[in-house]
Parts: sequence; C-alpha cells; structure tokens
Amino acid sequence: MSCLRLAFPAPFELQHANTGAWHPAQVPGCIHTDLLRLGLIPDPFYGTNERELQWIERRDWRYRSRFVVPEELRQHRCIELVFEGLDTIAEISLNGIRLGRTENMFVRHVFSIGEFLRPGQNELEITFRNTLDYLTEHRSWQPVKERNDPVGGRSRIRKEQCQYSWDWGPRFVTCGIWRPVWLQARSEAQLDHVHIAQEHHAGSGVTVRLKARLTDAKGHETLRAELWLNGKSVAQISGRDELRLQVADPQRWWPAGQGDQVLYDLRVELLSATGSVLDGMRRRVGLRTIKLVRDKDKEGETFYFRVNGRPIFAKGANWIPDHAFVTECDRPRYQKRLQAAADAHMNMVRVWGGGIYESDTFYDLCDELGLLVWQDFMFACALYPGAEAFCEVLRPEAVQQVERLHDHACLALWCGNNEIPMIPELFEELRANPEYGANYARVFHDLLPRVVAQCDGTTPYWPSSPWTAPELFGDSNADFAGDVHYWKVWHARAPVKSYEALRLRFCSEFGMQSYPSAEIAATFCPPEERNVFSPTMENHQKNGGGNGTMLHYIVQRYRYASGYENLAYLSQLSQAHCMKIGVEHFRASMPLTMGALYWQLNDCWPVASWSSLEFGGRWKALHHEARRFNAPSLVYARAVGDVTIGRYNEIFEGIEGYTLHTIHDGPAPRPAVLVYSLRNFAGALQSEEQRLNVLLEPGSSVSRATFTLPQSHADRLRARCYLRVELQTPEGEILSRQNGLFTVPRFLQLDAPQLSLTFDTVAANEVAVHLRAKSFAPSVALIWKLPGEEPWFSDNWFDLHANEERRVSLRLPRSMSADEVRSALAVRSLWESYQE
Ligand code: BMA
Repeated sequence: MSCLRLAFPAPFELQHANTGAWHPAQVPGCIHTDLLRLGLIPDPFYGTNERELQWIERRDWRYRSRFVVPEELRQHRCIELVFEGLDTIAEISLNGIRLGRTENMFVRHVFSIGEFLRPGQNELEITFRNTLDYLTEHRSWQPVKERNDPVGGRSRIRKEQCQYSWDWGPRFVTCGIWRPVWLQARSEAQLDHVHIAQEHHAGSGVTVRLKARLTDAKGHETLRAELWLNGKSVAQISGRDELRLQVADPQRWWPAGQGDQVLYDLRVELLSATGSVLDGMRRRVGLRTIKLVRDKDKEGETFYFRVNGRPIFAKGANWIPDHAFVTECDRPRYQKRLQAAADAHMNMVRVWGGGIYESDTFYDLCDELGLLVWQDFMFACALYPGAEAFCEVLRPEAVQQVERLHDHACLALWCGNNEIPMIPELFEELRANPEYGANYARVFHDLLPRVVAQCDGTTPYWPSSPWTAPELFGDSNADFAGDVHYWKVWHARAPVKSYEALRLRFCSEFGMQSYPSAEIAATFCPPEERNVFSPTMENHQKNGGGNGTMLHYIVQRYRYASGYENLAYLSQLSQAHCMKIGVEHFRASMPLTMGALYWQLNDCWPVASWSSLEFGGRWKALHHEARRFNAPSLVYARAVGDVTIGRYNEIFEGIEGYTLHTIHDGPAPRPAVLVYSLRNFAGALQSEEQRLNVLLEPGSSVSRATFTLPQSHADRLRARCYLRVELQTPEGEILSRQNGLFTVPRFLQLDAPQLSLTFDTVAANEVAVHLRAKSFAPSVALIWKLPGEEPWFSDNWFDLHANEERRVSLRLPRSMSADEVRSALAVRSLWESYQE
C-alpha cells in the first residue's frame, strides 16, 4: 500500500486567554491575526495600537481540533501527525495524552499517533506557552543585551527574532500553528528525503546524482527517477543506492539578465519488490554551477559568485519578512514582491538572519525569476548561547532547513549570521569572554558549516555577514576581502559622497531611510497625526533618532517641504539619490567590487524605513531608481566635486563637471552611442552635443569621457543648466540616461514646469500617460491616489526635459477607463514640493 499524506481533516478553534471562550481559528495562522479576524482586537498597525496589544505575548494560548480519522488512513500500520512549524513553545496532546513539547519555530515535528487514536472523534490540543516565561527559565544565558529587543532575552529562544521588535519592525511576539499541519500514513517504506547533487563535466554533460533516505525500509525497495524538460523525458534510471541521471545536452539555468531560467522536472518513485509504487516526490532542478570565488589578488581577496563559469555582479537587496505576521505571506504576495525585484534588474536577494527561513514558494519563485539567494541562518545582532543544550535545539533546525533548500537553483550561499562579530559591543564580549567566544565558534565555525557540508555538499558557507576571513576575531568588516556592511552613511551621518571613496569587494548592506507615502501613511495614521513627530508617526519610526538622521540628509539637498506629502516625497528622493550614488559607484568598481545589495527591499508593516517597496508593495522612488541604476547597460555620470556648506554657512559650489562611464553586465557585447550636452532649463544647448561610439563588453566598466563646466560661465550657469547624458543603441533607442546637476537641487533656479498629461487606453487594463513639461522638471512622480493595489508603471520618478514627451504605460489592477485613471493620478515634481 502506498503512503498517504492528507491535510489535517478538521478546523481548529482557539480559546481566548482572558474570557475562556472558544472561537474559530485559522491554520496556518497566528494568535494576532486570529484575534484580529474575530474582531477581538483592533488593527495592530493602526495608530499606536502596538502598545495596547502587548498583553497578548504575556498569555498562554490554547488551540484545539476535534477530528475523525479518515478511513483510508486507518488501514495503515503507522499513522503520523506532522507539524511543518509551531511557533514556538507548544505542548501537544491527543485525547488527553501528551505527545510532546516543542521549542524551536524552525523545526518540523512528527508524532506517531496510531496508538492514541479513537474510532470516533479525537481531540488534538496545543497550548502555546508565553515566551517570557521561557526566557526567564533560560536566564542563565545573560550576555550583553540584544540589539533591537527593548525587553531583552530573544537570543535564548529559536523564534523569529524580529517579532521582539527591530529598527523597522513592531514588537508582536505571536504564537500559533504557523505552517501546514497534516496526517501521513504508511504500511511499508516511505521516501523521507532525496539529496540531489550535480556533476558538470568538462565536455558538456551533467550527471544528476540522487541519494534517497527511506523510513521503514525493508531492503528490497528500488528507486526510479526520471528527468523531464518541457514535457519530454530526457533521462531515466532505476536502482537501489545512488542513482545517476545522465543529461547529455544540458540546458543551463542562469541568474536573471544572464540567460534563461531552465528548470527540469524531476520525479522520483519508490517501488516495492513487486513493482508497486510506495511513495513519490517531485522537484524542479536547474542545472548550474555556483562558486564563491575567493582568490588572493593585489588588493586582498576576491569575493564574487561565478555561475556556470561566468562572474556575476550581484545586484539586489536585503529581504526581511514581508509581514509582521508571516502567516499572511501567501503566493500572490511573494510573487508580487519578487517580481518587483526582478523588474528592477536584480539578480540576488539576501534572506536576512533576523526573520524566517522562507516558505518553499519563495524559493520556487526565485528559481523561476533567476534571483540568486544569499541565505542567512536565523541569527542576528546578539550573542547566542552555544552550549550543548542550545546546539541540541539548533541542530535539527539546521539539518532540516539545509535539506529542504539545498537543491534550489537559486541558492547561492549559506551564511551563519547577521552582524554578530561586526557590532562593537558584541565583538568586545566575544574577545574578552572565553565562554562566549567558544560558544560563537561552536555554532558558526563548527556546527553550521558541518551541517552545510554534510546535508548540502555544494553550496558555499560563509560564517557571518559581514565577514573578512580568515581570523576568527579579526576585523569582520574590512574592505579588502569578504563582504561589507557600510553604515557610515546613515548611522554615522557621513556624506553620501563617501560611498565613492570605497574600494571594497561586495557590499551586502548599506541604506537610507524614507517615509511612507501619504497614501500608505493614511492606512495607519489619522489625519490629525500626520506629522512625522506625532505619537503615531514616532511609533512608526523604530530607529532611535531616525527622524533626525533622515532630515539631516534631506535638508542638504532640498528646500523646506510644507506638509507631510511633500516631506514624504523628498525623503524618497533623498533615499533614491543616496542608493544611486552607492550602487553606481559599486558597479563602476567592477571587477574589484562584485556586489551591491542595499538595505532593504521590503517592509513588514507600514513604517519609516530603508525599504524600496512600501508595506504592501507600492514602489518608492528608490525602486524606480533601482530599475535604472541596475540596468544591464548603464551610463554613469560621476560628479567631480561636491557642494559643501562651511562653518559659517558659506557655500562651496564644488561640482565642476562629470566623468562619464559605461557599465555593462549583459552576457554579450553590444555597440552603443554615448551622447551628452550641456542644456539650460528651456532645453537650449549650452555646448556642442558630443556623440561617442562605444562597444560595451560583458562585465566591463569603462571611463569614456569627462565634461567640465566652462569656468568663465560657471557662476552664471551652475543653477540654470545641467548635463544631459544618454546611452543609446545605434538605432537611437535609449538604454540609460542621467542628468548631472552642478549644484544641489535646492539651489536650482527652476521655472514652473507646467506639467501636462494626456491619457489613452491601450487595452482593458492598460493605459498610457503622455507627460510633458514646459521647462526642465526634475523628479516627476505619478502618484496613485486610490487605496489598495496600484498599477505597475513602466517608469516613474524621472526627470523631464523641456518639451520632451514621455510615455508611461500603466498596467492596471483591474479594467479602468482613461478617465478613471486620470482622476486616480496626481503628479508632482521638485518645483511643486516647495510651493506654499
Ligand atoms: C543592518 C541590518 C539590520 C538593521 C539595519 C538598519 O545592519 O542588519 O539589523 O535593520 O542595519 O539599521
């Protein structure tokens, strides 16, 4: 008889910890979303409700389900109850008999239940203990206080760390059955796990090696495996031990921008001695090699990924849980977010260590979209206990997660933790206290790399982000090798221009905050509180001093903004500018620098943060800018000099000109034309237009030209003209463009741009907007005023030249007429932001 796997056959209920009443519950789910859906608590994200809802984490919560075992399961010898994930301290009983207790959110639990089942109704009960008691029980581990946890203790429990709050996240310590629960039954052997490895041969063939682990094997079972591509069988084999599928003419999987994301379909079956199918599984396999290349060179040591032999510049961002209650993250949500990453020409996301190992759907989508995944283990910004008792709780987590994810084409790196040795007070403790140092080494330099080697065997392991090999307690954030988190811009208020002095190998974090748009602010903030220093807005700014830091950067570039909408707009411009300066410099520093992952892609609630996508997915200015600065063929205009403000507020207008570079990371060479000219705001040429034919080689960054503002006219021209730069195809299509200013935007003498918009319907859910300005209009933003899902814009937040017509196409969330779209859109540009 073959194995059976069935979704848990009955609904769950939860008991209110205060009233004792039972209510319907949602599984997978968590207590906060259950209470919210039942109308028993207000919206946790609204106003300052976060503070009033802290009582929830102090209670114990009970879930139960009354169920009848389906007949088909009963006939089997062994019946098991499987929890893909319980968050976190759960006591489980069946018909009053205790099955067990769990203490790690990231572990799957399997209980054998056959002997406890009754013929009729059964009752499953799960009590989630509050974690504060658990943290108190484990208080013997009391190192320096954890970052980002105002109460303290989070490092003692294996649970999503940012639930305890973060510098962009609320504190909602929740509990519940957060992953699917099901029943499985078998009478004979079962396929427990299949390890997949690839051998790429010098000719061109690939061998896919499979090794299965069985439960209850009798020794006479066989395995049959078949590999399919586009509905055609390409290789098949049967056998007992290791199976080797030979692919003679392999089609490779490539990261986005480098080629196709070819995924083979692998089917494995477990057969009995008589040939009947006992169990089966399916996987998708991308044929590719990934290497982390660390070669000594004259600058130190390289740090880059080589995929199928080709060096890849990693363009991307850091991923945090996409919802404060992660059970809200469904496929459409992941799809939308990751598609936005791919749309912005990203090829890598880093799953950051303070959240969760994401669901299978997340990695499936990364496989499909060609997004490489830098996968942290879930440790961040704290010293963790490393003694044997802790390692016992941790080991199954590491094994299960590595086994679950090891065969995804997207998986590029396993990384031990986020920032532990980088944070000065943690680093001092690690060095000064031998017990802490030993704990750290045991987890990140022994247990985890060993699990990765045994259960994965291919994907590289890197102990921490950032890290500089090889000494254990050297400078973990050095430039010459490994990856770097560069936070002097923002946390230390260094000038944005300081990115340009960096000569590092791979920047895995750097960022700048911005405010949520007025539309997103309206979802959590009553109108009378819509001021960044109000209690509600301060509650939605989790970085101490964050408002001051953001304003510090905004005021250097822009005029004083009146009202929230203008301030939010300028904050997003400031953020986009800052990341553009950083990423373009890093890309230009290729091949010395081979990665730029900004902090952070997404948000877990509506908040002031470093994200380029707002909570729910609306693109901030930065995300549109990322689509431009990550373009495969980029023209980069690097300012020579800067505008600086002296001690007595005297202004040094130091932008003297631009050096123009071309950057290309596409897979093939491409001819192009570099075109540039000095223009005034009415569009008139102030210098002769220059045209330069260039050949863009793959993986190249080349300095092509220099433009210097004529000294004789500098004072007259500085505030009234700009360098217009374009990289075009030989046919004149624009690949990339830049507008170089000679002062900061606040000193520009702009004329009213007199923006005009016309609309036409392209299809039922596509409308084109044609924009025009009478005079140079920096930073024109089309803003969707309706709540809910916004359209996809082919471009947005761009500069308009005088009398240029730009066509923006909008893919609408539903069918809408051009008139409806017109009334749903507002438009603004820099000039409007400072009009009274
Ligand atoms: C980084 C991250 C996070 C944090 C961010 C902003 O270093 O690893 O811990 O949210 O900085 O401060």
